[in-house]
Amino acid sequence: KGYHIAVLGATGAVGQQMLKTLEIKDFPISKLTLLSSARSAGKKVQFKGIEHTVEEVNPESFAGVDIALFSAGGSVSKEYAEHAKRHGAIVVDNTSAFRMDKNVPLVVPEVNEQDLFNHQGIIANPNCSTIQMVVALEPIRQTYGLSKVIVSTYQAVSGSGTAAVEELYEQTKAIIHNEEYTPEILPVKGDKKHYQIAFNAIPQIDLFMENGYTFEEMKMINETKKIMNLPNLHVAATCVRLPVPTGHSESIYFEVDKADITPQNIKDLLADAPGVELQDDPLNQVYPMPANCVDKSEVFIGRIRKDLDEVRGFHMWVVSDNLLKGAAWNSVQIAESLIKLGIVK
Ligand code: A2P
Ligand code: 11C
Repeated sequence: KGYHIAVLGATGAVGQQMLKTLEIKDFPISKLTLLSSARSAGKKVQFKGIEHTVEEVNPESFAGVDIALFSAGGSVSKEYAEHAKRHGAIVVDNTSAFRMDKNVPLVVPEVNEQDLFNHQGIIANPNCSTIQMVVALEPIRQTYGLSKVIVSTYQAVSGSGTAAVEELYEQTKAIIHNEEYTPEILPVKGDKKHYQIAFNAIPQIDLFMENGYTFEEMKMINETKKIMNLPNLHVAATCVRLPVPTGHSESIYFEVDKADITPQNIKDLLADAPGVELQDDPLNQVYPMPANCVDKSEVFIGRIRKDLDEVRGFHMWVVSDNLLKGAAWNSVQIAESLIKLGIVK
């Protein structure tokens, strides 16, 4: 049996990866509807060797759709989610529009797949930097408990969309050739100032809030508590953009509840954890790097070591393809879970 799948934002950085992932994972599809804005309507896209035409989304685009994968920005999700629901589709939304809504499950299948049973037509896919962190933390929480997390991120520009990746390449070329280049997108398209990303590090992802944190940092804090169902977990985040095209990296400090846990205990646990690949052999210079994680679905973990002062404290380095496990693969995985659990018949 196949399912009618719609992809809204099919021409975007994440949408393109969604199509690639549906193809690679051989997702059972009977019909594929590709949706975008008027800008890309009429564009031809190949899927499994067959040409599909991208259509401009409208309220009736979701007739007959079983699962709609949304990745066209929060305001587009807010506009079209109800129309998709009205047509009986289940929406898997990759934007921040509904993530903190208490009626919307926020799901990473390795962590809280069972929350899918509580859906009311919309399921939210978390922020990319949150997803890779909770995949790494959940096995630790299950076995040793978890009380505190402090994360610093080193995020790729593709998190800001295809136009930001273009800006990184064009700016890098311009600087190398001593040419003028005016930054126009990063750190945030909608903010007042724009800064050079090539050969730089920008400690701003998304807009700032009154409390001094950015929205990206608050997403990591709030989404982690919701996904792991740990409202009292202490979480702090600092999110930084680097001139890396794809692959987010994170330095994570965490404290467990149990005493006398060794780094080897944590490594043994993560070596068998779902969705994880351990790359931790510092003496042989084995550790994860973004350049090596592109196009892979796993969350890569290394540099696991004990804090030198806090007996329950550890550090680790976590890397994943932000467009795959961070977005497209997690969304497709949610769609697979919906079928596996019998939620979509
Ligand atoms: P389009 O190609 O027509 O602009 P990215 O994150 O890489 O910038 O991609 C954003 C995706 O969301 C694209 O597929 C884009 O389509 C789509 N999109 C943006 N705005 C809208 C809109 N108002 N309605 C439908 N799709 C939209
Ligand atoms: C980034 N994490 O790297 C952002 C992109 O809430 O889904 C994903 C934004 C989101 O810029």
